[in-house]
Amino acid sequence: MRRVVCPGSFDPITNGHLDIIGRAARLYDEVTVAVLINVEKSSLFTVDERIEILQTVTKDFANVTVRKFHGLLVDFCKQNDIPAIVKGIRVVSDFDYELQMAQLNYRLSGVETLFMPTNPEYSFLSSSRVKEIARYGGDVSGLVPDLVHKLLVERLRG
Ligand code: COD
Repeated sequence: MRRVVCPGSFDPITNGHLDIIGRAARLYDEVTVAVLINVEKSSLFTVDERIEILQTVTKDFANVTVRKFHGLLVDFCKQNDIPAIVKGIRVVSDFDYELQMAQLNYRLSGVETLFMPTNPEYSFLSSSRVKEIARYGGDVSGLVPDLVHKLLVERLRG
């Protein structure tokens, strides 16, 4: 059984995240989407809301499950017998950052990291940019799943 984790904050999930999750689901038997519980960072959606959204938008992928975790990602991987992490790379600066993290994670635990180039259609996309655009009334349809679009409009424009 080939298992992999797609970790992140997903506050909220964008079509860039979803593209990486879908591509991982075609390559692996089991994909766990792991949502970081980060008490130090304020978020727009609670962890449980993000999990519900992720479950809804990945429901067509039979081999994708959604979980939350806190602490080190490699500990979550070890506890759940997951040997590899998939990360999407948008730009060179992502690679600089992710390379160090991948090497540290390997050094800590032997868990491997696989980099997947972003779909060019989504290479400029991040959760924070999406929130900023939505907050000022910009149109984020096509950048996020329809459910997220609806929730962003409700939450940010009252
Ligand atoms: N296209 C493709 N991929 C994308 C896109 C896009 N448009 N946007 C984001 N991604 C990918 C990236 O691979 C990113 O890593 C992942 O999706 C998640 O993105 P975010 O923004 O939701 O999540 P982050 O960057 O806040 O999440 C970081 C982690 C939670 C993965 C990380 O902080 C972590 O592992 N934390 C746990 C503590 C730990 O183990 N630290 C490491 C010590 S070495």
